[in-house]
Amino acid sequence: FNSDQISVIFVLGGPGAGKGTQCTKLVDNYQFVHLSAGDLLRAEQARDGSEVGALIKHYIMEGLIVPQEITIGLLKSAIAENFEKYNKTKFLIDGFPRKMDQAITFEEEIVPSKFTLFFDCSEEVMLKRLLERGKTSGRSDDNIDSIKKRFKTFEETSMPVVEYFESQNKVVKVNCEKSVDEVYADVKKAIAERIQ
Ligand code: UP5
Ligand code: MG
Repeated sequence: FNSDQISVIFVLGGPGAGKGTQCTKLVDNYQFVHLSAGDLLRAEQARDGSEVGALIKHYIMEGLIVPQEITIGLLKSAIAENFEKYNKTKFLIDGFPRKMDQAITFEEEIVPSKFTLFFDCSEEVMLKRLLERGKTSGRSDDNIDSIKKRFKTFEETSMPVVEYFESQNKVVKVNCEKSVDEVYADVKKAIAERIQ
């Protein structure tokens, strides 16, 4: 695929803000393909005996950002597959880019994003959601130690990416502390003009 054949919206927000939940709702209503960078990394990690798998496992547990080559490679393959097999052209990329190098490489080598949908949420609310989910999620990073590390990485490493896109007027910010349906109503309103 070429960069002029596809469009990409980044979906960012802290750990547990509700990125995945809202992307699922957007897919039900619009023609998007939802690609979660975290889900792609977890699937790659689960593949037997892969050396990369062990590396990913470590980064996720420590709340660190996996080297960009790995994540961008997985995203690129997923976009290519959806484009070639299913003629899909509109992508929601959830939980990426969360470090400046990834943002720059992706926009230079794959496609510039249309905009970033950013979910604003306090740590207090995110912590509560993650601890609740952790009771059943089986995610290796839904424990208090990993959650604290994820919050720190989000503030120090990922917020600068949001600020970078904000400086280009490419951020649509939605508060994510209300109920799922109320947040979704706000999302629809906020993106209405920008997805024409
Ligand atoms: N919930 C959601 N919305 C709610 C609402 N409005 N009211 C009440 N409850 C709500 O939601 C989290 C929980 O909250 C769920 O139980 C949900 O029902 C409830 P979810 O939609 O899952 O939130 P999300 O923002 O997707 O949370 P997630 O935990 O997936 O965010 P992270 O950003 O931490 O996780 P991700 O999978 O993106 O990344 C995991 C790790 O992978 C990273 O820490 C990093 O180590 C690695 N990674 C990279 O290295 N590079 C990448 O590019 C991406 C990831
Ligand atoms: Mg998620």
